[in-house]
Amino acid sequence: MAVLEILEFPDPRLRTRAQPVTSVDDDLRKLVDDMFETMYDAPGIGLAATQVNVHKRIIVVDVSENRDEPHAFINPELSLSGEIVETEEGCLSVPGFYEPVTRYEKAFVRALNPAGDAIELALEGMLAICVQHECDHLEGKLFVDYLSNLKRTRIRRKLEKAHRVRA
Ligand code: GNR
Ligand code: NI
Repeated sequence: MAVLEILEFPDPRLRTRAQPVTSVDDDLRKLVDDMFETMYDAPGIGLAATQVNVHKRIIVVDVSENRDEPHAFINPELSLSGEIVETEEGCLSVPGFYEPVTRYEKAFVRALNPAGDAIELALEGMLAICVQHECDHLEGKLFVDYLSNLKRTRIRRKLEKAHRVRA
């Protein structure tokens, strides 16, 4: 297992649209394990392969208090429903910034699991929010895209400055 490096906004690689997984094999299961280790280490409640510079349609999530309810979704397809709800979102690729974002309160996900089986799951609460956030990553979309241009520009400038200091 390995903790992978997480790309940070405004890295252009975060804008890549991920490709469907064509074979659920041992290499893919190793990547899923590394994504879980990276998410738990960060720590975060979700991670998309895009964030570790792998442009395949894979997400992992665990919104449980005890960090013991892992879900991995390969080639996820979402159906959204319910009310529109506002949540303070953050992102491991936008470290230190939290802003309100509106999403659907419920989602139904169809995907493959790491065994290669087709699965379906009804999602609500933070799990529904987080899976929508992760599926956006697979489209090259970030939560800051829902904010005003002014807020997004401020966040970009602060992170660019932090990256210069670190480099
Ligand atoms: O750790 C995370 N917290 C979070 C909080 C509110 C809404 C979405 C998230 S996902 C984020 C981890 C991450 O960046 N996943 O892509
Ligand atoms: Ni994120």
